[in-house]
Amino acid sequence: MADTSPLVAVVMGSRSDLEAMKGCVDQLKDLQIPHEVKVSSAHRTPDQTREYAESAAARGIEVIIAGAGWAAHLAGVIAAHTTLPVIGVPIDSSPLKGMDALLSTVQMPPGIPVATVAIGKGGARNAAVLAAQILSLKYPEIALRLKDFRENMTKEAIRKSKL
Ligand code: RP5
Repeated sequence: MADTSPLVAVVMGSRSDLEAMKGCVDQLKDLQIPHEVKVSSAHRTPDQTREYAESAAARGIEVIIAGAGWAAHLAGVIAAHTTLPVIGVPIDSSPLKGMDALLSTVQMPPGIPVATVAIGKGGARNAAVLAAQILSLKYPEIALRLKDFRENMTKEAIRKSKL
């Protein structure tokens, strides 16, 4: 993984999703995963979203993370236009607090899966970790960083458990 071309694409339906998705981007940075970030909407800019999904693999992207709120069809639409693994983050931006986004992201009909994480900021961070785990099958240096990440998490939990 000598060059730094993006391996992960982080897409969100609106700029307003950035607050929730920031943890995803930060986690990718912490794990030193080359990534790109894009705002693209499945319903406001459908042609752009389709073109982005269709061209992702040829541009070297290996995993796509898609965060969206409300009816949240973004991850499913992207998954329909690529065979890359797509991780969906349901964003809690609606009056239903992300339950709508959760169901519309996770309940993809058979044949076009979206690997769906938890609603909101926690899910956004986990999407980055899951993307790293997928990439670690191919990139041993990412596997090592994930091992360190887990060890540090354990050490931190033990440190914080001492009252
Ligand atoms: C969804 O609608 C977006 O993913 C966002 O969560 C929500 C609201 O978008 P804005 O009206 O704030 O642009 O498409």
